[in-house]
Amino acid sequence: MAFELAKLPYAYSALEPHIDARTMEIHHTKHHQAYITNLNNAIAGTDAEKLSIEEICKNISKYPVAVRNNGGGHYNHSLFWSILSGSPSSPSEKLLQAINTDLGGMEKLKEEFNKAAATRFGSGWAWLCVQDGKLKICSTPNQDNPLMDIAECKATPILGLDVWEHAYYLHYQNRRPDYCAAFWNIINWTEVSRRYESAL
Ligand code: MN3
Repeated sequence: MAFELAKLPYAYSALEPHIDARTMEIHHTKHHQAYITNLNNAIAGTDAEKLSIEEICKNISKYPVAVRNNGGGHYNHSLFWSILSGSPSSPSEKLLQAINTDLGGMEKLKEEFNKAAATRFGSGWAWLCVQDGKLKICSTPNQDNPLMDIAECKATPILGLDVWEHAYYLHYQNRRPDYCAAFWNIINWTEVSRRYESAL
């Protein structure tokens, strides 16, 4: 079974003004689609065709670099679309408690996360993850992610922010920090809370 591009659960314009419709449409139909096409080509005729994208990521050191780049790209963007929403939501009680206990509160989470996003040199991702039952913030280069066995911060990601220029350049140009700040207005906390429960 080849991997396929899933439809977004909201309109391309749903995240405006924080992420514009044109950026969302290009990001989803061109960038994410390209990762999927290239991943399918890279695993064609191999046993990886029978695996989930999570299983591939967890054993990424066994695969060629094309699988790492495009498999990571597919996993990361699938997670990213799922944790965005144009409708307001709040973290579950349990997640909020963990944010307070493990990270020192919501303001501290935003500060540390935005710092990880802003200081990731070049292209990559910032993450909120669960590691040994605790919340942790980290970042990865390119299309790597914390699920990968080669990751510096091995963990289960529950929230991720794409800081490749293609994710924000049309609207924000070089202002990555403004894009990172706007991100907090469009988080689907219901989905992040669900991922937190499932990671524990
Ligand atoms: Mn992207």
